[in-house]
Amino acid sequence: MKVVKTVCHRDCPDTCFIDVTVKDGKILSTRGNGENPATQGFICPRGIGDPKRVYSRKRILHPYIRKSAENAGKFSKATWERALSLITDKLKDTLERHGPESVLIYDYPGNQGFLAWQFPRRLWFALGATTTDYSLCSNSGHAAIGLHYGLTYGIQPEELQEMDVITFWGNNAKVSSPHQWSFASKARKNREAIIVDVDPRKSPTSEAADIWLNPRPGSDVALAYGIARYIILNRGVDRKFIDEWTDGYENFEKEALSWTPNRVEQVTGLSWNQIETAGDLYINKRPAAFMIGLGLQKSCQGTEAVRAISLLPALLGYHRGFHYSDSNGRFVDWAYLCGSSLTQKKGKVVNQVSIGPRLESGEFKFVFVLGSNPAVTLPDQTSVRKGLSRDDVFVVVHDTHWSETTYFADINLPAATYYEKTDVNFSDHHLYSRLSNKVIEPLGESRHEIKVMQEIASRLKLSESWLYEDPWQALGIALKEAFTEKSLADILNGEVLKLKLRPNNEYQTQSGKIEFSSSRSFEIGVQEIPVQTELKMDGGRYLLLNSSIPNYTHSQFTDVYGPIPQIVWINKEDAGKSKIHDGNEVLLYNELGEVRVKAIVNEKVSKGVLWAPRPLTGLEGSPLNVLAPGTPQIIGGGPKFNSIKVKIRKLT
Ligand SMILES: Nc1nc2c(c(=O)[nH]1)N[C@H]1C(S)=C(S)[C@@H](COP(=O)(O)OP(=O)(O)OC[C@H]3O[C@@H](n4cnc5c(=O)[nH]c(N)nc54)[C@H](O)[C@@H]3O)O[C@H]1N2
Ligand SMILES: Nc1nc2c(c(=O)[nH]1)N[C@H]1C(S)=C(S)[C@@H](COP(=O)(O)OP(=O)(O)OC[C@H]3O[C@@H](n4cnc5c(=O)[nH]c(N)nc54)[C@H](O)[C@@H]3O)O[C@H]1N2
Ligand code: SF4
Ligand SMILES: [Mo]
Repeated sequence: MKVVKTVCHRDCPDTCFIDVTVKDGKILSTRGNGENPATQGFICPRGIGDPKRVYSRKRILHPYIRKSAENAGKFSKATWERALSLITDKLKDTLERHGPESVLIYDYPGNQGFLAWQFPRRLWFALGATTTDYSLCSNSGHAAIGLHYGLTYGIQPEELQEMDVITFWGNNAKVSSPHQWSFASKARKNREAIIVDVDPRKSPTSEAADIWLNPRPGSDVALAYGIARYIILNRGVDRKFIDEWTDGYENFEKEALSWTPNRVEQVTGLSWNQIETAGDLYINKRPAAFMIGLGLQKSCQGTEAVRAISLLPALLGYHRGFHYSDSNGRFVDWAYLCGSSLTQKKGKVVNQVSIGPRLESGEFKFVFVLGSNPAVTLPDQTSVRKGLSRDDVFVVVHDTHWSETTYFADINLPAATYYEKTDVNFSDHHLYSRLSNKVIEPLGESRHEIKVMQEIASRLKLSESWLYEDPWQALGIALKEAFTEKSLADILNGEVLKLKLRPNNEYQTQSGKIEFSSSRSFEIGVQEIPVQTELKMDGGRYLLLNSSIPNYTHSQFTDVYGPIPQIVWINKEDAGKSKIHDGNEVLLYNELGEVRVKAIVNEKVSKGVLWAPRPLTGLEGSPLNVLAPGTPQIIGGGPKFNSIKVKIRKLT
């Protein structure tokens, strides 16, 4: 029996250090490792359940080729030789007949490893293929904070222990980042910090917070301005900080003062008393942290909300007194690692969120999917699935497991899981990194992503030497500046290194200051200061919120924990009106599609609001995302998953 040190590669801000117990080449169990001060030696149900996922019957263990054009989802086992030769023939033919733009690499962070995810992208950059802008998750929030701060890095997890007020805003951290939550609850225990949660539904984080503010969905700008008004009128503003570190404050102050108590109450549905309570906390209890959710920004008003909230700490005199995601405050040469800076070819970049109609129109003739399950997780599923089903689109999926997307493939390639390959990955939040060691040999015929991409490159007779560079050498170059001291060589020796982060009082804006009025806003056609847009609901429609739950990473872990609960929360009064009882089957529908789920009647959502776990597949087999429009946001091109408008009808 031995214990192997690895690091969780799931798409999760926590990036836990994990110790894996192995016997006779088989994983027995996993447990948290305390060498990482930020992840504190505990892991979540996904970290615990991962060995079951490694050995699950859903693993793809061999290459599979679709039996015939008519037979979607029916595959025959094939050799790697046959699969790769078909792929390269098809790729060559597509490049010749339709050009590199018709080749799409659709990759996403199913595995966050530098080597499993980024290095293999070199093949597609060498071909000049089309890539996506990765806008499905956090881009819009990055762009929103970027308007006022430059880059978006902020508070470090350990700093939460020294905070007196911690506000989770549209951020269900107790579920989505359990280690972040754990620091907040330590601050409450050790220094009586107050935890505030702002969420229109009563989430697990709201349940555990000291103060829960439940504004109407999408009314967060009004709430932030209301709080700002209270702080301004009650001498809470740090004038010295404003003068020294910020620019364009007057516009923001004028707008905040226009948010009278009456106006704030009308838009948010909260009482002014609640705003006074929050305002008093921020004025009197210091320091404060604003933890801005990625979930918050995924709506019609999301980016404006993120902008407004990010400016509250500046009002109070804190440098970057928020946390959103630190990924862009690091020193990693991504362009070198993924090869985009190594080629003259400038492939097309398309918006990920609105890719459905492009797929449907046949714009791409060859689609290579890596580390993602777009046939569930993208909005506008009807277009996405129609696109993937086209006879003239050749789809290759390289994944560890059978998924909704593998169903649409012409060829499925088996990938080794992160337990079966050595890699390095960085957290989006904490600063600690160590080597993620290979724990077991790849199961079946599963292969590393780099091996597959280099094999395709050599079969295509591509001559760029950087395609065949030793990946560890490339990683060493990409991470040359990444650590406070030492280098990748020390990581390879088993050390835990700390990442370098930009100074928290450095602002990458035109003025070099925090810009309350953004000097870049006109470039993208938005106002200089955050704007509360009108909340429009058509008669009879509900707003369907949806967010993550503990046992699943997006569509993953259904093989371990069963289907994502096929449920929707509905307010008691709304349910009464439609005679819906707890446990009734209901149909959620709009002009894009319909999904069947069971109703849970409660008072955790307000009237007019529904909530469902994401990204569930309904009782009749339709993904929730058939209901989600694929129109991107103006700022950052992100999705609007929390602005889904639906009707609901009782079925049984
Ligand atoms: N268990 C688990 N953890 C995960 C993931 C996972 O799949 N499973 N995925 C990871 C990833 S990729 C991401 S992006 C993060 C996301 O993690 P979070 O940022 O926490 O986002 P969500 O899980 O969507 O939860 C956001 C909360 O915002 C609320 N909300 C919705 N609309 C509004 C609004 O208009 N205003 C306000 N104030 N609140 C609103 C929702 O009710 C919900 O409770 O989680 C990461 N962690
Ligand atoms: N309704 C709704 N939909 C959403 C959201 C929402 O809030 N609401 N949020 C969006 C967000 S924030 C995100 S980040 C996206 C996530 O969207 P996706 O990235 O599509 O998420 P997953 O379902 O986790 O798919 C990851 C895939 O990678 C595979 N994988 C895991 N490890 C490896 C590996 O080592 N190698 C290879 N080759 N493959 C591997 C897994 O088996 C899985 O099929 O979903 C988005 N979709
Ligand atoms: S999914 Fe997140 S919290 Fe869970 S073990 Fe992995 S990194 Fe840790
Ligand atoms: Mo995400």
